[in-house]
Amino acid sequence: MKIEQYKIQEHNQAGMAAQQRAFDYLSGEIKNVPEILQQLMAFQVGIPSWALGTGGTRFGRFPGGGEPRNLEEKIEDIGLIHQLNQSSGAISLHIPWDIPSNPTHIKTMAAQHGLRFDAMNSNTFQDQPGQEHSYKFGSLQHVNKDVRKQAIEHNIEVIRHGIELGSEALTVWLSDGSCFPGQLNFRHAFQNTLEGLREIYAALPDHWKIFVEYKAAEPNFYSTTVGDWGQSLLYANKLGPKAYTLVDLGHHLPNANIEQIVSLLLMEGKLGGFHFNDSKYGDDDLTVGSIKPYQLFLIFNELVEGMDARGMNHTTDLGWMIDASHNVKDPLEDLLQSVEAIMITYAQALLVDRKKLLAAQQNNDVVTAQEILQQAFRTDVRSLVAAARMQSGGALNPLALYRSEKVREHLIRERGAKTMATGL
Ligand code: AOS
Ligand code: ZN
Ligand code: ZN
Repeated sequence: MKIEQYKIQEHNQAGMAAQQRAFDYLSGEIKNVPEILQQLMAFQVGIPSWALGTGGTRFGRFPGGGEPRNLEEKIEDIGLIHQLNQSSGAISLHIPWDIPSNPTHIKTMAAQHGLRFDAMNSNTFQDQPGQEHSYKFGSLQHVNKDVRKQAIEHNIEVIRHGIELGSEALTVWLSDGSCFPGQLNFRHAFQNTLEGLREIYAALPDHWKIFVEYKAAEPNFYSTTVGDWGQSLLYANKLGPKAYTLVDLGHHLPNANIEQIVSLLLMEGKLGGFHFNDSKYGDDDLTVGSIKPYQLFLIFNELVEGMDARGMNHTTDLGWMIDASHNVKDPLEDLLQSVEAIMITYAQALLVDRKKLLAAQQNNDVVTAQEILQQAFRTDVRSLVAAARMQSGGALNPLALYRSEKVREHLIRERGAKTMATGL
């Protein structure tokens, strides 16, 4: 489904007076408005194909209806999000959940919606029907060479699908690890994994990147073979220049200082990609910005500072993706909220007065340093984000328009009330 452009215009007109008041006020308060608008308009966040259906837990799943039944419908859903917010111009696919039967058609379709293909994801954490070897005891780390070989070949196949679609990165998240002490020889597990990653790395086209995603725990609860950023960075460094660490916000031990991790990975030129979500306990995969917005701001603050220090392009030099999955919201509404939270936080990070901050740091003026950061964090930039979105052709309030256009009702009529998107 697509919303007709005149409906977006009407919606924007209806809210324009209030928007203009807020925007004019803010424009008087901050510097560089045109430049910030440009940066916001360029910034795009990849939407994961697996976040379009209602996620579940091991205790149950409560599908909401109208979920995409195939890759085409997933592209349509993301196309709609992008039409509304103009900041979701990429899709991240998961193989085998999203095997494109006709890549040329899929590519054209994505292009029609203004979408490109972000990092491809492999899956060696589930056994697929008809699969020869089981991943019960791991994939690339496995003690049996045949299992490792199967996992390597799968990753190479994912690269092949990605090439057909014009993707330029592979994200490898391994659930490999152990559930009990003694189950695993840590060194052997690491070396097997490294060996496997090397073979996968060798299959990457020249301009491709591989992102090694780490995660502290789950589904293994004693050790994880790529368990933290240190281990991921070890792999990335040993693999070579096309290998990078991917930071998923939910994959740390409680209270980890993620902004510091991000800063140092950037310094090393080894931060490759990002999975945004939010959490209170662990890998909760909740809506971005719903639990710890200040932490998100501090992370963005380091991202902007570190990328600028290295002369990196904010939009194209990192893989920005959402990784979400939960039980109770309309997934499309949730994604609209997540992207909005990211855009707001990015805008706030752009407001930080870096010269003043550096001066405060040099003078050990702790109070001023905190004031500078919180001044930016407490600025209401919503009218700025909305202005950028409308300038790109999007809606003043994507969520409100999504509701007033009754998109979900429409999708349920079209696809049925009992749908189950492929994925988690
Ligand atoms: C798992 O916890 C990770 O966040 C991965 O990024 C995973 O591939 C994704 O959640 C889809 O399964
Ligand atoms: Zn992730
Ligand atoms: Zn995760």
